Amino acid sequence: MPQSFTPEKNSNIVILTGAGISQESGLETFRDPDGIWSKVRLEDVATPEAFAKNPHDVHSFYNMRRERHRVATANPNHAHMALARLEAQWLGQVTVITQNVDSLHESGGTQNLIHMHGVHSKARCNHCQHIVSWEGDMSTETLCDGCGDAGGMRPHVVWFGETPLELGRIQAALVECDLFLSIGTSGNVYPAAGFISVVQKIGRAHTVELNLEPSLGAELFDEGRYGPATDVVPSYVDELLETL
Ligand code: BV8
Repeated sequence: MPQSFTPEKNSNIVILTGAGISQESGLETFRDPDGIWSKVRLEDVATPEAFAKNPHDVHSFYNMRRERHRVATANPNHAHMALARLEAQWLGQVTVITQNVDSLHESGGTQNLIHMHGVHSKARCNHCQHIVSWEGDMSTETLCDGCGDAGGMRPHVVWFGETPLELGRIQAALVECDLFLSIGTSGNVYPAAGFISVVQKIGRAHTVELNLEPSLGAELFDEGRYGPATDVVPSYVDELLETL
């Protein structure tokens, strides 16, 4: 396994991020010992079936997370800011694909960003598909300002069993990728966890995992850098920028 790699100056970089990149900004991850799924079952709060069966519990879950996210949003960490620095200074294309529904990449300065699992900051009506920016709590009484109905408003996030967003744009980025980075994700959730296999099969990119600990897919990467994202990500970005 090659230990380091110097990409061409105008090469394309694709970066997949997960909950681990936001952990040092104060947001809980999902599968760490004290993570979100240790307190509530995803089947009860993050599937369309759960929303149909018990919308009150789902709204309470997302109202709580939206409030936590609101507090954290002003606090992108050095990992988020290092990725924005890379995008600003790199000569090739830098694309961030995040599984996260928080807005920390935006507040950290990233521009070319794909939220494949949606965002806390938007709501969608199940009845008319109208999408609106959203900040406060939501309930079954919330009225849609598109169709005027109550009972259909839901978080604009992708639940388990739903199709992730912007898969065409993601596929196009993976095909053109020369350097694939995976940051702060455990490799549990598909199709995101399968992107490393897509990139390896294409055979064009050097691949690096930057994580607190090896993920489920660690063996598939050419390189691994392990430690807190606010350490390993800025130092890796500095290494890349020093090649310019
Ligand atoms: C799909 C939004 C078809 C909501 C999320 C049966 C029925 C139906 C589907 C399936 C099924 N079996 C499997 C599936 C597929 C399913 C799936 O993968 N299930 C898993 C549980 C097995 N996937 C789906 O349903 C997806 N849709 O498959 O549709 C399809 C497919 C392709 C093409 C067309 C159609 C939809 C999945 C999306 C679900 N929504 N989030 C919300 O946020 O509430 S997923 C949720 O998990 C978040 O997005 C989260 O980001 C994501 C992944 O978790 P991670 O980000 O990796 O977080 P985790 O806690 O696991 O790991 C954190 C990592 O960070 C750890 O490694 C840790 O060590 C590290 N870390 C911690 N601290 C730090 C750190 N690293 C660095 N620094 C630190 N400080």
